[in-house]
Amino acid sequence: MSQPQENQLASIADCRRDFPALHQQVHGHPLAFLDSAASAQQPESVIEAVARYQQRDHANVHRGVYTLSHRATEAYEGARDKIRSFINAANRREVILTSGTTESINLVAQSYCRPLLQPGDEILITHMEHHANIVPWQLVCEQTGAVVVAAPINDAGELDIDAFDQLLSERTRLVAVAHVSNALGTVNPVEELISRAQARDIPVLLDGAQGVPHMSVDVRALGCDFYAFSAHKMFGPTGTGVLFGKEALLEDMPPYQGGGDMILEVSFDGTTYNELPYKFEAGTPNISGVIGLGAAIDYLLSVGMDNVAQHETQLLDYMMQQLGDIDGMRLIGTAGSKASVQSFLVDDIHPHDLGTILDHQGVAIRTGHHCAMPVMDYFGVPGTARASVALYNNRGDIDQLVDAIRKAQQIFS
Ligand code: 7TS
Repeated sequence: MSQPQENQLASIADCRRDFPALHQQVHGHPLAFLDSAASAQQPESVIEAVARYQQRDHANVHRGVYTLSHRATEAYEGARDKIRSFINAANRREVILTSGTTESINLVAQSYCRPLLQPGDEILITHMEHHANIVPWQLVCEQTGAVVVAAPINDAGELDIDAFDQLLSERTRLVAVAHVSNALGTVNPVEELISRAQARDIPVLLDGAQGVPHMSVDVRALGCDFYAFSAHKMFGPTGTGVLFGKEALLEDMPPYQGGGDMILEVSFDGTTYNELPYKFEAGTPNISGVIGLGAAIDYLLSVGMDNVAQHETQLLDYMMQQLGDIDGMRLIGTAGSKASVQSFLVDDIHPHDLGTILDHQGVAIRTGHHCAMPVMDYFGVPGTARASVALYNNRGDIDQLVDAIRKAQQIFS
């Protein structure tokens, strides 16, 4: 891989300063935050954008004739424009604001799939999905008599593409795949999967929760039909997210929820729904969260997604090498193409014990099944420890992790 330019490295190194939460001691040690896959820290600019809205501009959106409501609406809809441009959607009608990846996927399950599915129809997913990309399909299958089919993975945590191909059939109504696996870090060959599915006229949803924070995503170049992601994993606030959908599909889908803002006219004889994207946005939205997401996108653009990807790839390689050098280490998830995440087990130390000992040395990692129990089943483990890197991490964080693991081994030996 080519080396990044000096100035790119410098700007990435500067990033850490922008995140106030990283500058604290935990149990007397500097914080090494290695759990951004669960939720990333927020830069000052996001915190300020949310605070500014709350201090000066708070009012409901799309309703008021007064200045504050105009300001709130402008900031909120301005964020939608930033999101559109960030993922290169064709127009703002394709950008539905939701509470997060989970709601985005449930929306597609209930609004796109439920009216369409017949008994025996299939939704094709993979064995490496987060529960948010499993359970919504199981629910809609229970409602319709359709079935969820999971394409297998191999010991490196890669999708078996031939098996995936063979599972595509005339019964498949939708393919739903993680862009990047949260438990394994595998970057799926989504272009290939999309082209194979679409050759059979099967639409594809990508769960981009772990994709968007780490690499440049262009939904038009990908050609996916739906793309779901969350603000809080890309340095924005919690409770906010996005569903991108191709306009033609969204146009034909019924509303997901009923309420204010998603209608044009209501009477007891019937209701006319609002146009896209508002048809899918019932009720008062998470205004401050969306404004924060807009600021997070500004931040990511100022750093540059290619710089982010390059920095994180180098850091992940370093982490995998350093962890791999520890005796008794079992790395889980060793795919050829990976982003951000490394799962592991050390000796026979329970991951929760390891996580607790690491916390006492200032190192924050996630432990458990990572809401991906089928992945844990595949590897025959109840859970793992998982470290994940983001743009603000550096080699010092990894060294602190490795030292803390060695200390845990001493405690348990
Ligand atoms: N899909 C993937 C691939 C995820 O990693 C997550 C959250 C979700 C969906 C759900 O996102 P939400 O924002 O709607 O909750 N993943 C994790 C994780 O790995 N640890 O905590 C949450």
